[in-house]
Amino acid sequence: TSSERTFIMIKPDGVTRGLVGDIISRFEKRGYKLVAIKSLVPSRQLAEQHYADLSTRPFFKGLVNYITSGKAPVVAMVWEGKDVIRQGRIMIGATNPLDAAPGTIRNTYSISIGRNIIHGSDSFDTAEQEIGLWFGKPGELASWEPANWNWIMA
Ligand code: YYY
Ligand code: MG
Repeated sequence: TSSERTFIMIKPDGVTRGLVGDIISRFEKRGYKLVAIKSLVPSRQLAEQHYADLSTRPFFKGLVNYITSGKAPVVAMVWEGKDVIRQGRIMIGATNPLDAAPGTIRNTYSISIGRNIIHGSDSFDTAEQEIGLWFGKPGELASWEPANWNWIMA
């Protein structure tokens, strides 16, 4: 667990509800580094690919409809740092906000599994896959070193 990268996406409910700043702030203040960010309404194809593993589940169509509705965009990001894949999931909280630990993003802001604010990669392999899917063009990821990086990473 040296430096690694994860894909984090604020879903349209999180954007509509004005939670973008708080969510970014949580990752920044923890000591993680933002290496990519964009706001977009995902195409159906992109959303279906992103959630391909869930394509046989009864909630799949509703999930894709919600992500792609265009009522609000998503904010897609890549964050880098020590253990960020696992720590990101911990900061986000359980899939069902009613099971999420106090202080987590989902616990703080949501009560419905179908409107749980945010996505985070769940493993090294899915992180690689999702980063490639959402930020696949050359130059979309910034390689940079914050001035305080060595203080954070020691
Ligand atoms: O990774 P995570 O987002 O925590 O959960 P997944 O099992 O990957 O499901 C993706 C997404 O699907 C979840 O965030 C909400 C939605 N969903 C749902 O609406 N109903 C379920 N019973 C399970 C998942
Ligand atoms: Mg998942």
